[in-house]
Amino acid sequence: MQLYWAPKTRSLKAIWMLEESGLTYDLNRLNLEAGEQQSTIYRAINPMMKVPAIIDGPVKVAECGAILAYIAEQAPAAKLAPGLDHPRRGDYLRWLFFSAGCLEAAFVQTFTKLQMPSVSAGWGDVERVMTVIDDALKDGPWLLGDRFSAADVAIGSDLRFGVDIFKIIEPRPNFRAYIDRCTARPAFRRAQEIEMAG
Ligand SMILES: N[C@@H](CCC(=O)N[C@@H](CS)C(=O)NCC(=O)O)C(=O)O
Repeated sequence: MQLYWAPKTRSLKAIWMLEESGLTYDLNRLNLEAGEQQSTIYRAINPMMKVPAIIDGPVKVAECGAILAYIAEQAPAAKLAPGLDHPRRGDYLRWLFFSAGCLEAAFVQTFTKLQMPSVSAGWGDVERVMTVIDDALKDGPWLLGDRFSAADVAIGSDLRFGVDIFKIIEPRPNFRAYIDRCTARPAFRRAQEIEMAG
């Protein structure tokens, strides 16, 4: 598997997930400042000209949620996704889609102070998004209870960005404790080292 990435971007999600998976992979760093993401070759991998993206044989995958889901499927032994008939399968999928569909949208609303009726906004409003995540983390330690999954890579990464990096989310106690659990994972630490070395 080939990962196309750049430091200090959402690529860390993909690296963290690959480290959790135990799969072997090669890193291909793109220089975003030099515009390498706009090359003809990379556009054929991700027409959105964004990182991360992966190539696995004939398969190309872009968009973080899709990348996490794909890696989880390719590494069943790592148990990063509940099975098709597992009772938490629906929650798992919901959180994977919630990341881009609701949580990132809530970040944008916070940044831009965009006013939008909560009925029309797919994420409702920022307070609702935060409360739903807060409630889901009450029992812990992970979104699916005792079981760590790709959903934690998605939401854990987002919360870390929102609370620790951009400081646009109120650091509720459940968020703080969850981010600390996520960043204490050996796979996350390895991913950070890989990112820093790059
Ligand atoms: N929806 C995409 C977002 C990816 C994204 O926005 N990547 C940024 C870095 S975090 C990027 O590649 N920016 C370079 C550019 O737009 O030229 C995903 O989830 O993978």
